[in-house]
Amino acid sequence: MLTQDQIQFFRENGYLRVGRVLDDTELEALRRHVEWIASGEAAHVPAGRLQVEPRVAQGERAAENYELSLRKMYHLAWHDPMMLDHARRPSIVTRMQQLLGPDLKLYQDQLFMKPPQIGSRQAYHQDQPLGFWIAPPDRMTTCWTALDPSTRENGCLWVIPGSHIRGALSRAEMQEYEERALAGEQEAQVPLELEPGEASFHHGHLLHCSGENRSGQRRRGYATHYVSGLCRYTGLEPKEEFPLISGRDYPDTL
Ligand SMILES: O=C(O)CCC(=O)C(=O)O
Repeated sequence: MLTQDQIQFFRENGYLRVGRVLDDTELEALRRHVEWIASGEAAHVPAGRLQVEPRVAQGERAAENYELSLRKMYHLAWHDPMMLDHARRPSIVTRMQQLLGPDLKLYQDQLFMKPPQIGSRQAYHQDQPLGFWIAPPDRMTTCWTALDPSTRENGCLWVIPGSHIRGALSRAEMQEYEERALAGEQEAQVPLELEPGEASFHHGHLLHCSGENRSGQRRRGYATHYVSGLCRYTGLEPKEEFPLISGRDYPDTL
C-alpha cells in the first residue's frame, strides 16, 4: 500500500517511485515470456503489435537479431493472458486504486524495448492528450515496470515534477519542452532510474521523455496505462474493449 506521504508526493509531483512490484521469480518469468513474444514466434500476438526501431526500419542501422531491433510491443494484454495478469498484479493494482479509486480499467499497454546502441529517444510528451480518450481527462495513470536496470546511460524515463498541474497541453507546447531539453536547458527534469522489478507511476498529464540508448545494456519497461472505471469514452472511433482490472463495470462508462 502507498503511504499518505507517497500519495501526497504523487498529487504534487505527478509521479512516484513505488519500489518492487515483482519478486525475482516473477521478474524472471516475465522476462522469459517477453523474450518469446519479442522473437516474433508467438503466433497469438499479431505481428502488427511489434514495432521496429525507425532507424532499423529505414535501413540506417542493423540489429543483431529481430528482438533487438524492436522499439516497442503494444496492446499485449489483449492477446496474452500473462501480460494481462501482470496488469492485474495486486502489488500494482492496490496502489493504483489508492490514486484512481476501486474501479480500474486497462486502456492500453506498451512494452518499450529500448535495445542497446540503437534504442531511440522518446520526446517529451503527456500520455493522455495523445490518444487516451476519456472524460474526465485526468483520471489516468501509468505504471512503468522495469525489466532491466533503467539508468541514464541506457535511456531511463525523465520527468518534469509538477507539470501535470497545467492539465492537457497542445502538441506545440509539448514540443517546446522537448526543444528546451535538447538544448540542455531543461533544468527541472528528474531522471527516474529503477532497478529490475521496480516500478514508477506517472500521471496522464505529466511531461516525461526517455533518452537514447547508446549503451550496451538493453532497457525494457512495461507501461500499463490505467483509467478510472467511472470515465466516459470520448473517442470518435467505435469504443473497443477495455479490460476490467478491478471493481465493477458501470453503464455508459468505458
Ligand atoms: O519507456 C519509454 O521509453 C517511454 C515510456 C512512456 O512514454 C510511457 O510509459 O508513457
